Parts: sequence; structure tokens; C-alpha cells
Amino acid sequence: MRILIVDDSDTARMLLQTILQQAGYTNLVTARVAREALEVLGLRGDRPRDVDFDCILMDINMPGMDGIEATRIIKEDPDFKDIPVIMVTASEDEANLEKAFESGATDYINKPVRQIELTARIGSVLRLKHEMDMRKSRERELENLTRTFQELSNLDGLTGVANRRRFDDVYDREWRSARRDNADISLLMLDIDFFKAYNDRYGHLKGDACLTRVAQCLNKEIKRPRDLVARYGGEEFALILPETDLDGAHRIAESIRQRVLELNIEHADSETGVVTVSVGVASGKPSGMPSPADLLASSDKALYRAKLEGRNRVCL
Ligand code: GH3
Ligand code: MG
Ligand code: MG
Ligand code: MG
Repeated sequence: MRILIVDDSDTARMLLQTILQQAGYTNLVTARVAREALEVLGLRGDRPRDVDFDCILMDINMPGMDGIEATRIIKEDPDFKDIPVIMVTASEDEANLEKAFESGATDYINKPVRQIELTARIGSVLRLKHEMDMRKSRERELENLTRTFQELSNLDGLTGVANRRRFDDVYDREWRSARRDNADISLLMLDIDFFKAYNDRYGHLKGDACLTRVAQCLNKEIKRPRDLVARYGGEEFALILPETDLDGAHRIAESIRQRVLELNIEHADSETGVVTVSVGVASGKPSGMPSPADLLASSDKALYRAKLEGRNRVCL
């Protein structure tokens, strides 16, 4: 427990120190006037900020800035506002008590200070502070968990790329953005060729590993931050390419097809002897298109044609 004592009277300061030390609080810092206290905290002058205090004992009546003004300055700062301030008031300060609480003081104690009272009040303030710190740390933990959960709930567990839910969200958002800007938007629908046979020959575990490698290959091929690779279904992936026209999308599709081929994943039951993909491409300006579902359907039809025409190819 680290406590800052602010009082202009040497006797008062010493008394406070002695009582606190007897109560077991040994980490004490003292300041003679308000300005010096603010300098200790790093709120004035050029010392670094020191937020590591558990409590401040603040005299009200001091030469220069009084304790009420100093408390207001401390409490206005987000880094310091949670440090409890106990006002130490002489009888002539009583009229200021209301202002003291308005400035953000947590509690007050009368001068002359009695050992039993100071110890009790400090104890209860520190307990409260501790509870508040614990609550804040639990809240932070909860926020982190929520964020992690949200991130995970958008990812496909096997391949690590976006899942269908995320695809739907992003597609909806990108569609509306494309409509607003009358911009191009393209979709690639991609399906692994002869994948059932791959599973049958090499087993499901190898099948899973193959899916993951293909997904990572797709992820490497997309370059723009707004592009999205998602696992659309079992061994089907969908790519959203905002602000990309048919020509550009076609080029990307062709280069992806080539990259997957170059992964050189053995597949004895495929015509090429390795794992390949078929890709359907659809593109358009939303203004010339009735609905996002239509663009999706076109990319699906194009994929179907790529399968019919022999696989390991791109169709528009
Ligand atoms: P085509 O070239 O026409 O696409 O033939 P195909 O065999 O790839 O197509 P089909 O749709 O008949 O088979 C898809 C296979 O993908 C069947 C299914 O077992 C497999 N599959 C889907 N999801 C997973 C998965 O998560 N892991 C593994 N290992 N296999 C999966
Ligand atoms: Mg004083
Ligand atoms: Mg397939
Ligand atoms: Mg399929």
C-alpha cells in the first residue's frame, strides 16, 4: 500500500506518518504543499506520471493552491481519478466540506487526527479501492473473452479462414458499399476437384490437412485488405473481391488455380495426379444487378460449368 500525505504543517505530517507506520503502512510519500503533491504525481512539472498510489491524505488549508483545488485536478485526470482522496480537515475547514466532496474526495477526517479513526478510515478506503480494482480487472478479462469469442465465432475451426457466417456479413456489407459507390464487386466460387475420392483414398485426416493447405494458399493469394476468403461449405471456398472488375477477378482466379496446382499435393485419382480446384467467377456493378443472391448464383453456375468442362479450370 502506497500512500501520499499532503500537509503544510510539519507536526501534522509527522503525526500522520507515525500513525500510519504503526498501522503497518510503511510506503509513505509526503508533500508540503498542493503543487508539490501534483509534481509527485507527475500532473505538474516534468516528472513522469506516477499513478501507483492507493490513497492520498489531503490537507485542505495550505498556502498557495488548497487541497480542494488539488483534489479537483487529480480527479479530473482519467489516470488518477480512481485513487481515493481522504480530506484532513481542521475545524476552520468545516464550511468547505461540501466543496471538498464536490471536488471528488472519498472521505474526510477531522484534525486533530485520532489514531483509531485514521486507521479505520484508511482501512475501509483501501478495501473499497481493492474491490474496485478487482472488479475492473474482471471486467477487462470479460471484455477480452468477449472479443476472443467474437473473433472465433467468425472463423472456420479447421482451416482458420472466415466461416460462412462471416462471409454473409461481409458480403452484405460490401454489397451495400458497392451499391453506394456504384463500384465493381466480384465473387469467386471455388471447389476442390475429386475430393470425395481424395478422402476415400487417403483418409479424412489427410483430407482435412489438404483443405487447410488449400485455404492457406488462397489466403496468401489475396492482396487487398478488404478481400475475403471464406469456407463456404465442405470443400468449397468463396472469395469476395471488392472494387474488382471481371477482368481482374478472372486474373486472380487463374493465378489461384495455378498456385493450388503448384502445391503439388498428390492425388492419384485426379486426372492431373495432384489436387486441383475449379473456379467460377462472377462480377458486376450492383446498380446493374437485381440482388446479391443473383451474383452468388452466377458464380455458382460458372463453377458448375468449370466442373462440366473438365475441372482444374476457371469459368466466367
Ligand atoms: P467434384 O470434382 O465434382 O467437386 O467432386 P467431389 O468429389 O469433390 O465432390 P463431392 O461434392 O461429391 O464431394 C465433396 C467431398 O468433400 C465429400 C465430403 O466428404 C468432403 N468433405 C467435405 N467437408 C470435409 C471436411 O471438412 N473434411 C474432409 N476431409 N472432407 C470433407
Ligand atoms: Mg494546513
Ligand atoms: Mg469437389
Ligand atoms: Mg463440393
